[in-house]
Amino acid sequence: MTLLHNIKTLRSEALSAIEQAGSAPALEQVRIGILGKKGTLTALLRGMGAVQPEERAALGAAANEARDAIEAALKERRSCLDAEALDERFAAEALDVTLPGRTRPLGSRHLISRITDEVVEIFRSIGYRVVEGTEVETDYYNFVALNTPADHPSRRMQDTFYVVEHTDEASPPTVRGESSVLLRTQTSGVQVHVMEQEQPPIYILAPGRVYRRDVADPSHLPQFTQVEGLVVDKGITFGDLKGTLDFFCKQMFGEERKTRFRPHFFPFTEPSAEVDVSCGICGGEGCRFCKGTGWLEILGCGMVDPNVFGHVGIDPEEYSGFAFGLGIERIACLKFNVPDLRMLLEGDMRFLRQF
Ligand code: 2NM
Repeated sequence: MTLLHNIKTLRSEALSAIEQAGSAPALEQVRIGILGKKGTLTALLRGMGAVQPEERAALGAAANEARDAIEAALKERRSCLDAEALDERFAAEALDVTLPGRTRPLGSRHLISRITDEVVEIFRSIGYRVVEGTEVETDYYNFVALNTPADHPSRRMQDTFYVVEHTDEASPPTVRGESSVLLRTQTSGVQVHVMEQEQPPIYILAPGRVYRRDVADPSHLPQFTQVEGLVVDKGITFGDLKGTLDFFCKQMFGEERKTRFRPHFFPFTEPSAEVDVSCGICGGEGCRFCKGTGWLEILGCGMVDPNVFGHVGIDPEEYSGFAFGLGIERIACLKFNVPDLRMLLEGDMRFLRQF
């Protein structure tokens, strides 16, 4: 009866090996070792041919029973290991939905962009359109066409960034006799281009960056943002200029604000004026913010000089117009009581987040 004994031993050893298999690949190795081509049970079943016929029935039944038991145990162990593997994956890939999320810092528009848009929107609402030009301009468009004579101080090396080298300060810089190239000191050149190409009526706004050779201090920046406006039409008067800019100031700063026009000089306008708006802190009484005057200077303006029209081919007998220019950084500081223009450019988030 050694064969029957062998079957029993094989059966119990197989079942315990199956029970101890710790992973699906290990279990597969165990299965191959028992039921594979060279497996222990396979070898044993092959040996049945040599058994005496009277013993064969009992041994066959025992062998079949052993195989069924082993197969059932394999199946049971496999599903158990699968379930364990799944549990491990669930644990490893678990997402803790109770953890606080990682917030991404949200950006926002810079004050300079916002105020520029506000100014543009106020003028768009009364029929102006926006035109843009290049920040590099020629001496002709930046100065000559704007009636700014060669000996005007703003054309000097100390005041303008010339792109080409220029050593003779007595005469305007030129390159091989051509108008020289510079960083625009105002956006007026954009308006000269439009007047050259279009006939009135012209109602335009020219926002953009301008450059001047200033050292940065609380009230000066070597680079700032300007919005200039230009109207050319039949019968335009200084009254139209005053009404338009008074409307702008009330839209920008509040209905209760007053405006005041003071005589000034610009080469490209005649007459010219500077515009003050009543102080928003003291209401015009005089305080530290307005240096006791009750007024804050916010823009320059004037009636377009006939010499400018002459350069662009518009007949000053038929048309008249006004123009104005304002600095966005100055307006932003006045609107939010910021004491130093440089704070707008320093990128200090504690400052910027307030707006
Ligand atoms: C200002 C003040 C006054 C101005 C003049 C022109 C043009 F092209 F029509 F001649 N554009 N902008 C102007 C006039 C600008 O800025 C303070």
